[in-house]
Amino acid sequence: MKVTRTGFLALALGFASLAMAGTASAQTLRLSHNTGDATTWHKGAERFAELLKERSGGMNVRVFANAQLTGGDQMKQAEMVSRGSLDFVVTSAINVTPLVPEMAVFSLPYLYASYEDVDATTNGAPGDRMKEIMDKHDIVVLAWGENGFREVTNSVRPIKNPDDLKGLKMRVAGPMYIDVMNALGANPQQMQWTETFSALQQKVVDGQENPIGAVIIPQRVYEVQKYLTAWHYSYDPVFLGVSKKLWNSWDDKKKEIVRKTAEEAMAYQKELTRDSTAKGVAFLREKGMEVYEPTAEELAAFRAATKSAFDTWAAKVGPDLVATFQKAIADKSN
Ligand code: X2X
Repeated sequence: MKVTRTGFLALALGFASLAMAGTASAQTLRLSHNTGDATTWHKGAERFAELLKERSGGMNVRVFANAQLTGGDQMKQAEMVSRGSLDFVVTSAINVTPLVPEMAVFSLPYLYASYEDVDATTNGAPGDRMKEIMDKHDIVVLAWGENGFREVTNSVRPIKNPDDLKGLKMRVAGPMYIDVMNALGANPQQMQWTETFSALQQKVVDGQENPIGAVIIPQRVYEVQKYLTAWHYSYDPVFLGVSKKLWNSWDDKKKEIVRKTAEEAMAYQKELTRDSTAKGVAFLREKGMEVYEPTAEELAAFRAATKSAFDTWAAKVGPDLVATFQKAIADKSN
């Protein structure tokens, strides 16, 4: 057989693309999250990678902490997943709000009073509705995990009433929390989480707010903050999401394996978070923090003071969506 020059070239190219396809299927998929490697976010992400490798016959997910892949920008992760330039993300709702404002619904001040309230939404119709909304932005939410109820810390004074926040410089993660802090008379400043520890240490800001089990303890916030108030003012879920482009490249069997594994990994992440939160106040006191647990009356005062931010953001995310959440909370079996 006489192989022409073009024929040979075509053959060679054919082999080259076969070889590339081979590499593509064994390629490492990237998962980004924006906290440190001691957090429950990281542990959940690592569990997902481990289990998926076993079950999928070699899918290789590499976990990148501290939003390394987006230069520390925690909001940009979701945008990259949406574009398909990042494969997986574990991040919390508030970080997605620049892309999907509806995600702020979860964190409306004092929407939730308990974990039972939370679970009634993430395991029910509201959670599914949010998955549909995210899907329209080309992010497939595989499972909900937990960042938790966000508690306020600072290095200046105990916070017992809304007035105690007046004039404090507070680091916040996202736009809704700016409005909440403004409503309370604090001076909010949006800052990346990766820059927050040193900003607190150097007293660029006086305080911040984050959940105890998922973030405050593993990221050692107690080393640079004296006072914590467990005011439970805003709940923050995390989720494990995948780019729709990648998702659509898989057959049903693979999709099923990935989804089941994500659900298991996030259930584990949530359990770790709740355990560590339950033991957290005692741990923080041992570390020298002054922890204040507000009375029902004081909580009502915080709720009243943040009502204007609730209303502004309820209008932004859409009253129907808020009603879906409130209905699931009201109807929960108790
Ligand atoms: O930045 C934060 O405060 C954190 C880690 O909780 C989020 O990603 C929203």
